[in-house]
Amino acid sequence: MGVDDQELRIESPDLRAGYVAVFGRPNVGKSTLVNALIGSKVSIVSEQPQTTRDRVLCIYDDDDVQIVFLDTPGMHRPRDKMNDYMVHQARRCLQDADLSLMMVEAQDAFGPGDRYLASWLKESKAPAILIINKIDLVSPSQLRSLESNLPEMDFWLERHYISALNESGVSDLLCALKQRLPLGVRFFPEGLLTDRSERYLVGELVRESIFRLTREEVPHSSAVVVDEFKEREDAKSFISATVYVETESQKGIIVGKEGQMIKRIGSTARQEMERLIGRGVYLDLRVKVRKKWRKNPKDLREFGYQ
Ligand SMILES: Nc1nc2c(ncn2[C@@H]2O[C@H](COP(=O)(O)OP(=O)(O)OP(=O)(O)O)[C@@H](O)[C@H]2O)c(=O)[nH]1
Ligand SMILES: [Mg+2]
Repeated sequence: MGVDDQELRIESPDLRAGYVAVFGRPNVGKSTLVNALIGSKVSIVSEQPQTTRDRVLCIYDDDDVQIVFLDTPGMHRPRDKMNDYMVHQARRCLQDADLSLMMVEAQDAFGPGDRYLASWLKESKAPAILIINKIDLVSPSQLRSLESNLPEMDFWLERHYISALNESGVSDLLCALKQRLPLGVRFFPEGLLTDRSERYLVGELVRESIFRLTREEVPHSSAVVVDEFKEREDAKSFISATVYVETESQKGIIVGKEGQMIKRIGSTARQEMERLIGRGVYLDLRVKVRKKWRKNPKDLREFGYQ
């Protein structure tokens, strides 16, 4: 394309741009909210805690603003190197953020985990907004009693009551965020949803399927490595990936009776991949055991957690 053909875009002098990090205990709905805010599913979601393991950058754009959301792993007490990595990923987002959102669940707010997180944010003196999520799960009177029992915290810039799942309160929150960001220029080209590669995102979709279809230690003991991602002309994209688990019995669960479970995991993940990349996908999955990988820094690095 020649220069004459390129559309020259003059940005508004009132453009606002900034980073907004989302913090909270595991499972409070951070990834659901970030996906709702950007209007696309980028970050994986499941009903089990500790689904998100990395900082996931998700971008919202319109004519007047670019908001770079940082979805973070849920804050928890680390038990192994994998947990250490997750908590470190979350913590380091604070230094990049112009604004922090702390999310709690309406039905279970301000136990010790939430209080710890609030005091961490308060100490950092970062500008912060409190988000009370899952209001669809509580009655109006429960909400009133939560409101009156909120700990004395005068450092919140605002409080928002939302349901990330039903998207209620999400557009009001977005408006509020836009106004709080500084004037500036876009950090990323307009229209980009994330800085993560498709290769990374399809691996995450396999992990999401495992989190949705298996229980207890199995999803937490699983890591996914995408071995091959080939786009083919006039044919489906070819993706092959390996699921690593820690024990033979976990491998047995992932494979399932007569291979039924790995088939379900593959077919759920494949449908999500096709939605994401907008093309047909042929997905080849295998399962291997890597003993105690969550405790081994070398294995963590090999699986992309570095
Ligand atoms: N009822 C209800 N469920 C919600 C809401 N928001 C999220 N959820 C559910 O809560 C569960 C956890 O959501 P996630 O978005 O994965 O939570 P998270 O905070 O990112 O979790 P981690 O990544 O594990 O820290 C999922 O089953 C969501 O569907 C909500 O507003 N109402
Ligand atoms: Mg998450």
